[in-house]
Amino acid sequence: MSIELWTAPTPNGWKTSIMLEELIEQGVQLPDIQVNTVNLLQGEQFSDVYEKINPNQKIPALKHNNVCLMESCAILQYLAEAFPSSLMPEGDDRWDVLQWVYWQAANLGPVFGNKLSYTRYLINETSELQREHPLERFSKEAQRLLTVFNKQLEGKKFITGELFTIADIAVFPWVRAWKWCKIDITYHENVVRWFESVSLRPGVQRGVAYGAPKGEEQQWSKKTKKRYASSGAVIASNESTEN
Ligand SMILES: N[C@@H](CCC(=O)N[C@@H](CS)C(=O)NCC(=O)O)C(=O)O
Repeated sequence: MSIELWTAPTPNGWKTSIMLEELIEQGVQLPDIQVNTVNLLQGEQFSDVYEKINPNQKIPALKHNNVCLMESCAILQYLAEAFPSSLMPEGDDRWDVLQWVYWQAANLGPVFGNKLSYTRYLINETSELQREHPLERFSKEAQRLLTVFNKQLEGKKFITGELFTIADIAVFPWVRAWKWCKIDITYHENVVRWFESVSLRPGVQRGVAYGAPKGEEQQWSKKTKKRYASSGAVIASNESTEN
């Protein structure tokens, strides 16, 4: 049965598209993939039809056989187990990978996301004074997480060692947004080295191209960034929520 993916061009969405493209790179025979782009600005995530697919009303979501899933990291784990490859090792190494996937879901993703909201999106809704505390809190915590991540990468090619796994896929799209979030990664040498090598992977490059405007697959234009900032403001302030 085909795989159906609901996504949008955002870090959580790109985790799943990178995963599909990396499985293809690994030579895994995937069924047909149907990609549905959810227009977050128009509030399609809040429709009754989509709520049945993802009760949390966010992207991404995935259907395959009898499984319907929300949460990008659950989707990574599902795909890794449904289509075995080196992206998810077996035995005890599996736990090393999973703890970093959970670390991303519970720490890096939410902290980078919150920093982004107060840096780019919630500008008109909040005063500088109101933003001061969350900006300080999320900047500091982002730097602490990058220090943890930098230590983990010491002497390793990828997060858990020599193999590129779903842990790298989970973390990459948020680190990729470092300039957009205004979170400086450049003090963290291992993070920069890891980021540069992951960016060059063909599967990753195709994965982050999902939903990107033509010709802007690897680098968005100023115009797209501006459009994205105003869409982000609407979504972050929940203006598109009806009640
Ligand atoms: N923890 C969730 C987060 C999903 C999430 O926040 N998705 C964002 C896009 S990156 C979204 O759909 N936002 C729309 C909204 O908040 O209305 C996951 O990893 O899947």
